Amino acid sequence: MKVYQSPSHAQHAPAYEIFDGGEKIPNFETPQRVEYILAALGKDSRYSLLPPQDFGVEPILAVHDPGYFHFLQTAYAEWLSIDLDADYPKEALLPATFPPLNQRSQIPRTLLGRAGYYISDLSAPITTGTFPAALASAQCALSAAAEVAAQKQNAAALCRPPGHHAGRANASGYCYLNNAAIAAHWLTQYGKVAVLDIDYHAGNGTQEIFYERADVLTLSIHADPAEEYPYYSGYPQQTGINAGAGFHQNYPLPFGTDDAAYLATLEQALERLRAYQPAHLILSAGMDIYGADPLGKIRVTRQGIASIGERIASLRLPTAILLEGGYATAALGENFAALLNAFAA
Ligand code: SP5
Ligand code: ZN
Repeated sequence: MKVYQSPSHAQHAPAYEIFDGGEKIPNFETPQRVEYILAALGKDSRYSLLPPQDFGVEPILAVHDPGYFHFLQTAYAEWLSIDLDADYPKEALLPATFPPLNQRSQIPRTLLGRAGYYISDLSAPITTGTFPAALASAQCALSAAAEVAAQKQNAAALCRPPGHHAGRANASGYCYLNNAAIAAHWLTQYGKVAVLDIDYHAGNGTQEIFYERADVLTLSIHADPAEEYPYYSGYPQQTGINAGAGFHQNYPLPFGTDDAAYLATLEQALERLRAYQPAHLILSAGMDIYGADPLGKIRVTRQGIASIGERIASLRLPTAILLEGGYATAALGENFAALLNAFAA
C-alpha cells in the first residue's frame, strides 16, 4: 500500500496551545506523532512511503475561501513585520478576540482582527512553518486520493497537521486545511464520494463543507458534542440541508464507550455506506478513540482499532485513509498500523 508523507510536516511544531482556564500547555499535536507512525510502518514491507505529488492550490481553493487561504499563507510573516516594539511573544500568531455570529460581515484590516475572524479557538496557532506544513499535508491527502482513483487500490496519507476541524474559512482544533474535504471534493470528478470520520472529535469542518451537497455523503462517529469539543456541531439531528438534506449523519457516543459498543455503532454507518454506494471512500482516521488517549474519553483498544479497520475494509470500497488526531503519541504508530493492516491486503 502506498503511504504518502512529507517531511514538511515537521516545520509545524507550535510550542503551545491554550487550554480551558487560560492554561498554556505544550501542544499535543506534535511532529513526533508522525515519527512514531513512520517507525511502525517502516517495519512492514507491505507499505511504501512516498512523498506527495504537487496538485497545486486549485483543489484547495475548490474547498476553502480564498481570503482565508491567503490569510493562512501570509499571516505569520505579517505578524513578524508589525509592532516591532511589541512586548508580547511572536513565536505563534494566536488571537484573543473572536467575532460573535451576527458580527461576521466585516473583515477587519488589522491582523489580529483577521486572526480572530479566521481562527476559531486557541488550539490553532500559526507559526512560521504552519502554512507549508498544512499545504504539504493537503497534497499528501490528494496524492492518496489520486492513487485510489487511478488504481482502485487503498492508499494512506500521514496528514499533519490534521484537517477535519477546518471549515471553509476557519482554522481550529489543530486543523488549518481540511485534507479530507479537499481530497473528497477532488474525487467527486470520478463519482459519488463518502467520508467516514472516526476521529474521537466530531468532524465539524467536514460537516460544514459538504452540508448542502448530495454528492459527498459525510458520516462522523465521535464523542457526544453536548459534552465534548467541538461542542457546537456533531449532533444527530444535523443531517444536511437543501440538496444535502439526508447526506450527513452524526453518531455521538457516550464517554467510556468500549469496543463492542463502538463496533455496533460503526455497523450503522457501514449500512449507510453500503446503501449510498460511493465510488470512493475517504476515512478520516483519528486514533484519539484509543483508551489511553490524553484528550479522549472513549475506551477503544488496539484490537478494537484493528476490528474497526477490518469492518470498514470489508466494504471493499477504494479507500484513502487519512490521519487526523491521536495523542497517545508513543502508541500512535502501532495503533495506526493496526487500522491500516486490514486495508493493506
Ligand atoms: C484533530 C483533533 O483531534 N483535534 C482535537 C482538538 C481538541 N482541542 C480541544 C481540546 C479541549 C480539551 N479540553 C480538555 C480538558 C482536559 N482537562
Ligand atoms: Zn480528534
